[in-house]
Amino acid sequence: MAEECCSVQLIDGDGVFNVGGVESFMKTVKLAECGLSYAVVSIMGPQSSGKSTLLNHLFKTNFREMDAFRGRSQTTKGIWMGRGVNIEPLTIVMDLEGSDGRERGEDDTAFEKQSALFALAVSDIVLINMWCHDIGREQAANKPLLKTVFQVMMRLFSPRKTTLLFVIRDKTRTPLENLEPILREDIQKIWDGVPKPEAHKETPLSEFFNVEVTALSSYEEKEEQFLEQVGNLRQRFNQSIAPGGLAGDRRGVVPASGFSFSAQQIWKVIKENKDLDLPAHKVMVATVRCEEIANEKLASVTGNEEWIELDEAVQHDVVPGFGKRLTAILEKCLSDYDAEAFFFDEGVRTSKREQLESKLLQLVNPAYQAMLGHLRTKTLDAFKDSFEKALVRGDSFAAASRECTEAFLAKFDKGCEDATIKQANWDPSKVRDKLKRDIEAEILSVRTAKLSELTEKYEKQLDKALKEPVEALFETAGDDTWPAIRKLLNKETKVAVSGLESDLAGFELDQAMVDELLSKLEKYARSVVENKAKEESSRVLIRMKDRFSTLFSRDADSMPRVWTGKEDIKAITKTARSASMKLLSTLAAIRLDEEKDEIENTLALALVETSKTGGIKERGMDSLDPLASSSWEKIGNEKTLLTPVQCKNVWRQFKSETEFTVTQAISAQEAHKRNNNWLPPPWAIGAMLVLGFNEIMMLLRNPLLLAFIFVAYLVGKAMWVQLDITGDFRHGFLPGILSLSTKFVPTVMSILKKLAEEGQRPNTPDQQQRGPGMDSKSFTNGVHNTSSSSSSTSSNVTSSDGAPDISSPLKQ
Ligand SMILES: Nc1nc2c(ncn2[C@@H]2O[C@H](COP(=O)(O)OP(=O)(O)O)[C@@H](O)[C@H]2O)c(=O)[nH]1
Ligand SMILES: [Mg+2]
Repeated sequence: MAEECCSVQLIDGDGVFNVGGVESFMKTVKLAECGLSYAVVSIMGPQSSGKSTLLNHLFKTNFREMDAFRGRSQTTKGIWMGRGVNIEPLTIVMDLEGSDGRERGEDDTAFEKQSALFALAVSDIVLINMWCHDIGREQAANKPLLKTVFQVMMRLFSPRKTTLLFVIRDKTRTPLENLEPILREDIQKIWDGVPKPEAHKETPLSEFFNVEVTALSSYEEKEEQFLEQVGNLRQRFNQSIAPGGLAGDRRGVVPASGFSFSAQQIWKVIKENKDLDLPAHKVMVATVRCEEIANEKLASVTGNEEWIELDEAVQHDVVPGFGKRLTAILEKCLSDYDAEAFFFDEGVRTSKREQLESKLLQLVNPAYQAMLGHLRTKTLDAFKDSFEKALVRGDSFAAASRECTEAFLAKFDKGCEDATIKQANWDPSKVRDKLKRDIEAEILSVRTAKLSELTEKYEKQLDKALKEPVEALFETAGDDTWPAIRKLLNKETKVAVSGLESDLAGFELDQAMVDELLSKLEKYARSVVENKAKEESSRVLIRMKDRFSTLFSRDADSMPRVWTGKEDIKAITKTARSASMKLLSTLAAIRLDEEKDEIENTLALALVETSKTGGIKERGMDSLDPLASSSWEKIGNEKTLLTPVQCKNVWRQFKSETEFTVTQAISAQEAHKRNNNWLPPPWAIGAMLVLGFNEIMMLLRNPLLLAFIFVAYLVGKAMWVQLDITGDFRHGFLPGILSLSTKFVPTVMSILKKLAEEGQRPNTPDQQQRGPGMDSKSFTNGVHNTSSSSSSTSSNVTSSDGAPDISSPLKQ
């Protein structure tokens, strides 16, 4: 394979560093891949001393040489660089502008000095070209050059030994063995003459330089010999960096990839005329290069398609194998860095690697957090689902919550393990704690819901078991109402509480909470009864009135009472009122606890028995009304349904609204009495029987007389009815007499006429017909009158006359 030397100008005549040229040179010769396996050779020597010619023959380069026919003039400007063709390892060859100052003049020595320093700083081997005839000469052309080299060497602080290979040109017949000692003596003299810093006063030359000497025949005159000798010399550049080779000392070598930067920096420092601290420079180069490499690697991850895809995917969902995939990406990046930064200073390399690693982790941390976030939410969702299913399946609450929590925390842990990135020791415990808290909150909220569901269930049960029965008990309120309610409440509360208690067992609640729930339920049961009592107490007046009218208007067999006059209305009223009072007393306070109270007595004393005792006030025992208070004795406010004052008001209203019923009953009784008191008092009947005994006997003995009296009675009765005597006398005695006197004769006539007609006609079909006017008369005051039997007798008589044409005008 034909290799090219790829020569390029490194630094031009004006001292400008050709960055682009060097970069492209490095790329072409693949310098960066060489690591430490490369060598740098440069040449110094007087102007036009055949340096370029030598390099071109030695390394098959193509540096420009001076045309032999144009005479000696400068050909190489600045510093040129090329690759030694077919030499292993890669050898960078530098051709320096001549350094005897013949053309540039004194002012330009600065540049020569600078380029000499540069060559020394970057080279492993420096060829020093010199004429054979200059050896041992006081005014040798290369003397100032050597002086310069040695002087700048002091400022390099170089830890490595540079090989100085003196190439003696145009050697004479004097053998090299004789020339070399003279040359070395010259060199030593120059070294001794160089002013040295205190630290290096006694340092021998060999500490800094490895001096080698070789001689070549004249290229112009003995070309064949020259070529042969150059060929031999070339051999020494093969494997020059191997131990014992020409460039044996490799201590200060900058890794190949840092060559360009390093050279630039060295040139910059030299140009600024600062001290060139090579070890520091090496660290600096390492720092810059390692940083460059790290950035390059970081960028390679940022642009890595797998990473982009992974990052994208983890934004939406859990990515299986996240940790492994990301670990591999990071591992590749770091190992690439290691490979490239391998030859740089270890301290720098490691610290830059750490930086790279932390930058990488910083880059991927959001993805990791997102992954954990998804893991957390997914686990929580799965937990909710599974927990609900376990509860539906009928697992006990506590067991289900425990098992599900454990199972899903373990699942989360496994997920975290899967997401773990080997390079990072990120602790997922914060997220785990959050998950745990979320799970606990979920359990708590489910538990609260379940508990309230349970409580509600038993509350409904209590509602059903208490509301209607209690209402029914209040309807028949009496002495045993509250005991019965208490009994019912106790029984139902016990049933509900034991039910709830057994349902709560699965929750494994602490005893205090269980107690609280149970006592809440108990309280609820009480409140149901209390509310019912309140409701009933608000209707107390209606209830009292109902009870009163039931007891008043119905007898013991609950048949409607008929006020015949025999009834003791006062007693009945009293009984009915006391019963109503009892109802009032029952509904005056809540008595769920077995405590004695004086409400009934107080009410009885104040309301029912006032008349009997003649009133408390009158007795002068206490001038205060016992009901003039807003609270009962021994009864708390919360238990009071009706205060004494309210009771008093209710009673007053009750009394006034029932008064009418009583009055009505009394008047009905009186009316009844009036209608039925036609018989004389029993003593009169007795007297009549005793006094009229003989008359009665006479009557009985004379049947004709008896018959006459009977007929006379019938006629009299008929006339009574027909003439409506009671109706006529309603307006006063005198108008009654007048009215009767006018009606008397026609009536008698009509009766007699009728009787005669009856005598002629044996039977009439309408004998049973009743006058509608008579029917209505048999009821008075709305009370069914027992006189109906007698009136029906009379109606029979009146109806039998069948003469409404007569009765109606008479009525009017
Ligand atoms: N006497 C002598 N002249 C040489 C030798 N090698 C090259 N030259 C001549 O010296 C002149 C300058 O050569 P060049 O390589 O350009 O020298 P540079 O300026 O040091 O690079 C040319 O004309 C060469 O032919 C040599 O070995 N002996
Ligand atoms: Mg040249």
